[in-house]
Amino acid sequence: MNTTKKTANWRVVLATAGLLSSGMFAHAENGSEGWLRYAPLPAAAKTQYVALPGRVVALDNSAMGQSASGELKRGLSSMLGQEVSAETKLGSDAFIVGTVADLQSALPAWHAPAGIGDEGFAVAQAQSGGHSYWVIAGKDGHGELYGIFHVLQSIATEKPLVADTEAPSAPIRWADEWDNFDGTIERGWAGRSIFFEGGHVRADLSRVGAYGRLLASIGINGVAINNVNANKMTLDSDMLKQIARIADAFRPWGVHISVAVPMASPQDVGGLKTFDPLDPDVAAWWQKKTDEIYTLIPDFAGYLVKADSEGQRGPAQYGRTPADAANVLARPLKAHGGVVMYRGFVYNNHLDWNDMKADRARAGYDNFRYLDGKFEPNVVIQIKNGPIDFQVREPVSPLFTALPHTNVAIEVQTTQEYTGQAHHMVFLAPMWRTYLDTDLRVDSKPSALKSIVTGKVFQRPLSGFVSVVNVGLEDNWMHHPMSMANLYGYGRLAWNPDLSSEQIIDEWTRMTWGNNPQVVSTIDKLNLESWHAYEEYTGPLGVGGLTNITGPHYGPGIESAERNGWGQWIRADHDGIGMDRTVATGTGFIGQYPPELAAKYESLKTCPDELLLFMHHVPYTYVLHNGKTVVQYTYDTHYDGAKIAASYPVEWRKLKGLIDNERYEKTLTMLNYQAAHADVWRDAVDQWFAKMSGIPDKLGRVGHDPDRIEAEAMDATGYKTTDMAPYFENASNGKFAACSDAAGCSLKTKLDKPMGTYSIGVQYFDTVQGASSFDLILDGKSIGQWKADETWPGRRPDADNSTRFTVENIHLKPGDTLELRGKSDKTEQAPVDYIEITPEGSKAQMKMASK
Ligand code: GCW
Repeated sequence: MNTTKKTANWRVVLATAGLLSSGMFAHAENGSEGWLRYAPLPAAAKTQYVALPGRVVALDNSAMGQSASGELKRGLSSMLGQEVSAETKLGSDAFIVGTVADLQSALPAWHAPAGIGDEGFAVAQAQSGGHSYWVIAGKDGHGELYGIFHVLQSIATEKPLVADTEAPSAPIRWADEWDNFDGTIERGWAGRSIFFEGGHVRADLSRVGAYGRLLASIGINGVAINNVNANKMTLDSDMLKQIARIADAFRPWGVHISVAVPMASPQDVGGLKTFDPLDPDVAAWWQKKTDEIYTLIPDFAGYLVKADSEGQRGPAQYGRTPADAANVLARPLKAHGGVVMYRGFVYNNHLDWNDMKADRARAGYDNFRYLDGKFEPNVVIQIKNGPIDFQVREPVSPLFTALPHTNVAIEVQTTQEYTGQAHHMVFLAPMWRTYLDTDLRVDSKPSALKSIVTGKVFQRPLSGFVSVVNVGLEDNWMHHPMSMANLYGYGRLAWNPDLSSEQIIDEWTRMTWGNNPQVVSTIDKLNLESWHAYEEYTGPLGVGGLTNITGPHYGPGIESAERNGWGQWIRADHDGIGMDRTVATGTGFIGQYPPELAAKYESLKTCPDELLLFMHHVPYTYVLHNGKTVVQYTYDTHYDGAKIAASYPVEWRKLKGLIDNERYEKTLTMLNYQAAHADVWRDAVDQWFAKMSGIPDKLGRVGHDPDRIEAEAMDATGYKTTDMAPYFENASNGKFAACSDAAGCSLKTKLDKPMGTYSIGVQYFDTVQGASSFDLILDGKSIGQWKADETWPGRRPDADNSTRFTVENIHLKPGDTLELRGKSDKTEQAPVDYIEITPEGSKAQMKMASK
């Protein structure tokens, strides 16, 4: 008998077994090094590096130069298992780290390749005076760092070290953190802020330095350290002095800080009567404040602004424009080299649902297009990838095409707000790739989004990439061990938006989990299919994420999108579904795209299936390009996606012993939950479609689960049946059983399964609090015991904390008695939804689905 869900009482046994089978892992790994583990290479892999020098000569004494040479030494000695000495002079074989200028004076025999781009590097071999050198020359300190990390990445991934010259695709490559001064993080899932606690900057900023190192290794050069829903007193002088310590911690890694500022600061902090951006006193206040910041933080990157949106005050209060607001901040920054990142995320969240022409997707373009060319040269409009809000599938925001005389940057979201919140493995690089590769056909010419945000299409000097990251104090930064692949992927795409998702995940997996071929192929594959699978078991055809919009944006909350001012409407009724955004009959949103793309989206003949319901309202019986009706496709994809998720723990268990036990167990727990939660999603969405459309699933699956025994249908002692509304979303059949008897409760049933081998899954609720315990008993004998001791989201049982314990290879015969005993803990009442008994053979289908 194997279990797929490990729990507290099993862990002791498993941990011991893990130690025995994985003697190669010298120490437990908690993920804190991210992909910079520098794991010792096996002897065979080391042979290709025997000729590498064992000395590092640092020519640059600057903070960045010192970080670069120190990190190179650390990585080489750890991976190659040999002492590496640090030197300041040439004279025997060595790696030489410095700026191009340093190199050219120390090693005149070496000639830098022509035209190394800003922040770029050259890695090359050079001979001089009978010695062999590996030169790592940065255009500047940033380039030195990026060069040494490039070398270390080659070795960590067991690739040959070869000469290379690279530079980042664009100057802006930032991470935004939505950290609050009280230590919480908006839409962060990995614990408390690394910057703030209790209204102050943390005393211990060691994690900030460690984060800077990770960011430098993927080429990120800026961090906005606080929530865009910014604290009123952000620019208070005392706070700024504290914030300067964060800048100090990042500085050795070439990471410059920015702060998100409330536009009302002149009033709230400065005590002025107004914050009207055209008022001379207001302009003078910003000038003074900006100068004050630069005395504290000489390399300050600039301001980030969210205004006139979701309750943030802004220039609209005075009838002024975003350009007026951005420019009053930009002018004083200019002399210091700072920038204003002004968010294009400006919309009205009190839209009228009854107005069929109202459309949140229009807002970015409508609010900014008329301002093109009116911004100071150091203003950048930061535009979310899609016109709504980081949904699992959106078209590219048309605003990117409308600002040819303005700097723009793309904003993506590494923190998985609408894509599983670091509880589901969802590798986002393939999603970002689809955005970056979308050809927007500006002036009917090739204009892929990646060429717009790297400044090429409109010849803009400032441009680039921003991602909301939201790391936290938890050891592994982003909670799910796999979520770090998204941070890595974001940085790599910002560096080079032409990199393939396959290359990115392969680099990340090798550095994070090791080069074992089975480990690499499994983790690469699971990640590469995960976005598609998530889309399949959540929101299909561009309808939207279908998450709970008015709640945590996480589990299913299908109708939460409708009948409110937030404008994430799906416009569903009994006949059809989807937002009509056509020019002909809808909101006209499609007309915001350049003509070729607008024509493609406007016509049902050419609109791609995956964006159909974003662009059009159609009947459930509408036939897609793939030949299926909307409703049948929805049913099918939800079964397919959930099957892929079900394969994750199966595939993962094959890696036992090939990776360290600590991360193995943590990941397995999360993948088990994801598999169970994918079924919850599937059932919620499919049953809602069935109810709404009245059209049954051709394959008879939806609403019919012959393998399932509902808790409420079992003989209960102590357990009480409780209703959960709506019936299709939170619990199977809208009911679950909860135990309020302190002595414990029981659910019993007589089975009538044909003789055979089965897997038995218990779908139960494991809320954030308490650790209820369970015992699954077959004919009087315990076949599985576990505790609901995880902290899945939510305080009360609902879809978000519905998870599963499975025992496999159980032999059953007709007449067996199955009993589940539950014991509550604190306010968690050992809640149970159903038990599902499936013949072992049906696993084969599961594996096929994941191919
Ligand atoms: O999606 C919404 C988020 C808010 C966020 C906002 C934004 C920081 O739910 O939490 O606020 O986007 O991007 O400003």
